[in-house]
Amino acid sequence: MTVPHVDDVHPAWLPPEAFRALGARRVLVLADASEVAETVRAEVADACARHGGAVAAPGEPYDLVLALTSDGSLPAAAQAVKGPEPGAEGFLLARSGGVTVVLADQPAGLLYGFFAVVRLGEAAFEGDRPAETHRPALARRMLDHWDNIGVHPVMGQVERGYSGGSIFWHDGVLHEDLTRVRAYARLLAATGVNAVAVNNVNVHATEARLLTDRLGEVAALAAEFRAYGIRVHLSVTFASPIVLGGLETANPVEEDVRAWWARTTERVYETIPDFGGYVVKADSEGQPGPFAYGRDHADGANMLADALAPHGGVVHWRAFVYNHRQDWRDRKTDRARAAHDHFSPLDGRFRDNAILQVKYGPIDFQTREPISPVIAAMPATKLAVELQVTQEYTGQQRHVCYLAPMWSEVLGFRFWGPGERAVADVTTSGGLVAVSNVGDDPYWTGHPLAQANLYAFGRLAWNPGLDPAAILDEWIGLTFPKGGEGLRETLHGMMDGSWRTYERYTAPLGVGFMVRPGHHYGPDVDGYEYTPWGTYHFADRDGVGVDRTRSTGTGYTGQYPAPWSQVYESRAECPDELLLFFHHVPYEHVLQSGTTVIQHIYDTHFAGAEEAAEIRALWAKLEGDDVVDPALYARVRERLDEQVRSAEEWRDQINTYFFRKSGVPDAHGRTIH
Ligand code: GCW
Repeated sequence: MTVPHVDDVHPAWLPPEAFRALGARRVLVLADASEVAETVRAEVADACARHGGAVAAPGEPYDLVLALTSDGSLPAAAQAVKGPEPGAEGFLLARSGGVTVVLADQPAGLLYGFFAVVRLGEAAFEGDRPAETHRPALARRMLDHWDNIGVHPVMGQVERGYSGGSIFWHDGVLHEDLTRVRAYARLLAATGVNAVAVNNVNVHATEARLLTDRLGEVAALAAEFRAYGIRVHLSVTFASPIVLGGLETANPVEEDVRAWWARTTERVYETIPDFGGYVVKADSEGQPGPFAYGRDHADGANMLADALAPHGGVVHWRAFVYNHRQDWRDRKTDRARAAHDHFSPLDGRFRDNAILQVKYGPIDFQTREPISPVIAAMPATKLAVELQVTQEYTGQQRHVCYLAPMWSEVLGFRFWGPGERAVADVTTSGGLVAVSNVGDDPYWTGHPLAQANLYAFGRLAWNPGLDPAAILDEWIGLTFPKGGEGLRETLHGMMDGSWRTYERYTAPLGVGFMVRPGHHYGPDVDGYEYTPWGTYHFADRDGVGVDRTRSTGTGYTGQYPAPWSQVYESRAECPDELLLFFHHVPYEHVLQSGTTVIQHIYDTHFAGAEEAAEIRALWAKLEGDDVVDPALYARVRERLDEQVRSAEEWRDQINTYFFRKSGVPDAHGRTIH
C-alpha cells in the first residue's frame, strides 16, 4: 500500500502540510496485518518521511502510539487509557506523560483515530488530554454517485454533476489509473465516510451490466476504496432479471426471479466479498419497479434483501416515489404527500437488511423544505436520510452555498417536539446518505469552496451535533495551511451564512422550484407551473403558495405528528420560512417577522443579491495574497462573478413577477423592472 498522491489535482483537505504535526513526531503503530491497518502504517510512514519524524520500532521512544486493543504488546501508556469501548469504528484518544494514545478495537477505528490526530495538528501533542471515546453516531455514512459509464445525451456523464466527468469511468471504460479513486477514498475516510455507491440510481442499459458481466469494474473500484475502510455499493435496476437475465418478468414473488437475484448476488460476493449491497430507485421517474406486477415496495425491497442477507449485504430502497405525470389542473394530487402515502402503510414489513432511503424533504432537495414526515412514520423500519451534496438546486457549484447549516437543522429537527428524539436519533439504524458532488475536475468539486460541503457531510454523519461553523473552521485550517486568521475570517464571512443568502435571492418562503426546467439552474418563476411534475406555486393576482392544510388543502399537514401537525396547519404559527410551502396567502398577509409577504419578497431579494456581491468583495481582498494559490483564487473569482450575475437575475425576475401579479409597489421605492 502506498499513500496516493495525485499530481495536477488539488489536495483538498489533505495537503502534505496537514500532516506536519504528526509527521514530525515519533510514531508507534501496533496493529494487525489487515489491509486497513496497513493503510495506517503507510500513512504514518508517508507523513514521517515528509516531515522529519520517524516510525518507532517496539522498544524505541515515541510521541504517539496508534494501537489495537487486542495487540499483545500494548505499552503501559496505552494500557493506562480507560474509557467506554470504542466499538467497530470508534477510538479512544488520550494524552499524558508526553505521549498521545489512540486505541481502537478494529483497524477502521485506528484509521479514524489517525485522521483525528491529523485534524488536531499540534494540539494533539500539547498538554494532557483525558481519555475521550469517539464513535460514529450513524452506522452507515454513505455517498451515492450518480455517475454513468457513458455520456447520457441530456444529463451528461454525471447526472446533476457540476464537476466534470466521472472519476471512475472515461470514454465508456473504467479509468486505467485508479490512483485518483484511492485519493478520493482517502479524503472520504478522513471525514468518516464508510460507504460509496458508484453509479447512478437511474440505471441505463450499459450501467445495468455492472451487476453481471462488468462486475470486474466494480471489484476494481472496491479494491481502491477497501484500503480506506469504505465498502462499495451498486445501483441496480429492478428489471435486471429481464434486461440481464433474459427472464420474461421481474415480478418479486416469482420463484425464478428470486432465484436469479440469489444466484447473481452470490456471484457478486464471490468477486467482492465485502460488497455493501444494492441501491434501488423503483417506480420513480420512469424506473421499473414492483407496481408493474401489482406488488408493493416491501415485496420489491424484501426480495433483494433476501438475496443479500446470506452475505451480510443491505439494500437501500429509495422512498422517492411520486407521480411525475400529474395533471396541473388536478389540485388534489400533492407530490409532497406521495412518499408517506406509499410507504407509511408498509411500516414493519421490511426486512432487517432493507433500509428505506428518504430524501430530507418531501419534494426534491430544495433550498428549504419541511422535513419529510416519512422519517417519523416508520418506527419499525430502518431509515436512512438522503441529502444532496451536489448542488442541483443550490447553485450548481457556481454559487457559494455552504450547506452544513441546513443539514444540521435537518438532523436536529424534532418531530415530536422539544426534548424528544431528533432526526439523527431516528436514523441511527440506517444512516446518512448524500449524493456526491465529486467529478474529474482538478478541484474535485468544480467550485473549490464546494469541497467544504463534502467535508462537512462526512463530519456531520459521524457526529450530527457538530457546529457547522466549527466544521468549516476545521476545513479551512486543513485546506489552507498558509492562511492565517485573515483568511479564516474571510471564508467564514463568505460561507457561514451563504445558504441563507442563496435562499434569500431564490424561491421565497419555502415555495420551492421557480428554476429553469430540465437543468434547474437560474430563475424561471412559471417554468414548472403548468407541467406534469407536481411542483407548483399557484401565484395569482391575490396571493401565492400551496394550501397543504387539512382544513382547506391537500391534507399534507396531517402526515406530521403533533406538535408539527398543528404548527404547520396554522397560518399564524407556521414558521415564516415555510409559510408558502403550507399555505396559500394574500400578498398583504403579515408574517411573524411583522412584514407583509410581498414586502418580504422584495426585501429578501434585494438583500440576497447584495450579500452575493459582498461575498465576492470579501474574496477580492485576497487577490495577490500568497495564502491562496493564484489558480484557485481565479477559479473562485470567476464563479463569484457568475453568482453575482445570477443573484441579480433571480432578484429581478422574482421581484418583477410579483410586482406585476400583485400591483403592490416596493415600500422603499427600489428599482423593479
Ligand atoms: O432531484 C431529482 C433529479 C434527478 C434525480 C432524481 C432522483 C437521479 O432532478 O436527476 O435522478 O431527483 O433523486 O432520483
